[in-house]
Amino acid sequence: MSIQWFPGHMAKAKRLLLEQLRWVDAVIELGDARLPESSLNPMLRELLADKPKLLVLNKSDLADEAWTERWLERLGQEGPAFPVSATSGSGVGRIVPRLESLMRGKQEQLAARGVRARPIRAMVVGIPNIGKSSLINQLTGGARAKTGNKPGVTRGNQWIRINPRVELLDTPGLLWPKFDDPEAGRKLAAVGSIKDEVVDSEELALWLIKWLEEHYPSALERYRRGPGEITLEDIGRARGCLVQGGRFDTLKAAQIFFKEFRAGTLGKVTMDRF
Ligand SMILES: Nc1nc2c(ncn2[C@@H]2O[C@H](COP(=O)(O)OP(=O)(O)OP(=O)(O)O)[C@@H](O)[C@H]2O)c(=O)[nH]1
Ligand SMILES: [Mg+2]
Repeated sequence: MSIQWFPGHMAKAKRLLLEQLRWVDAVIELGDARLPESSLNPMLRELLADKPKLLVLNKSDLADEAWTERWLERLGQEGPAFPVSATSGSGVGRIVPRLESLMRGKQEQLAARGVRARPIRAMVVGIPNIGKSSLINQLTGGARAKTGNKPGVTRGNQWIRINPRVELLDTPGLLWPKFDDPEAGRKLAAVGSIKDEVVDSEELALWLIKWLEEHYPSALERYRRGPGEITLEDIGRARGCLVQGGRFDTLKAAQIFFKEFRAGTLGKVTMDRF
């Protein structure tokens, strides 16, 4: 299965992002702590290479802590990087101070030239459904940016003032035109950053079952109804997806399986390894 997805609104999102770039002092790039490699958009990196950047691994509450530490050690060599959870708020308090210290030199330069201080403007970027809007809401303590448990919720750019010194730009999620590594596409679909409508859910679920069997075998035990490999029928049976004739609705089973996997019900999981 190869997943290729660059619909019209992604092209538009890229255009909007480029238009906003000149108003922006810094970038807060969100990665998914479960996918610290596959969730970082190489196209974004190229577009934003000249801007000071904070790398934040979100959804750290869903990721394998030992791996998050290993990844941050590696990613932290390129610049500031730390884990957060936009929904619980854990780690989020570090963002504004880090942003301010990232910009201090530049602001001092401007002050020395007599330029009046204005708020730092930072753009929040990342792939769809990674928690950009949730993070902004956590920082403002309100629900000013629209969020939702599916990709493509934010459509336009929106500036939101965090405090008198910092303004953040919420942006639509961006995916890159082609996945060099087919596994990356599957992982992104598994965590919900690619619309379920464009993937074969049953095929993807079978792939995820195999992946979990190899890396987190105990995660699947909840579905076990007999010996051998766990099947979609087992999941259907465990979750009551019975249809007429004593058969199971395997599509429904796959959907429930993803819902549970994405909510962390199967445990904390990191899918990118090195
Ligand atoms: N468990 C967990 N869920 C999170 C976290 N951050 C965001 N979410 C959930 O992830 C989903 C997507 O969040 P959004 O904030 O809408 O994501 P987004 O990056 O703005 O998505 P787009 O606007 O579609 O690009 C929502 O269901 C959030 O509740 C987190 O740190 N942990
Ligand atoms: Mg959003």
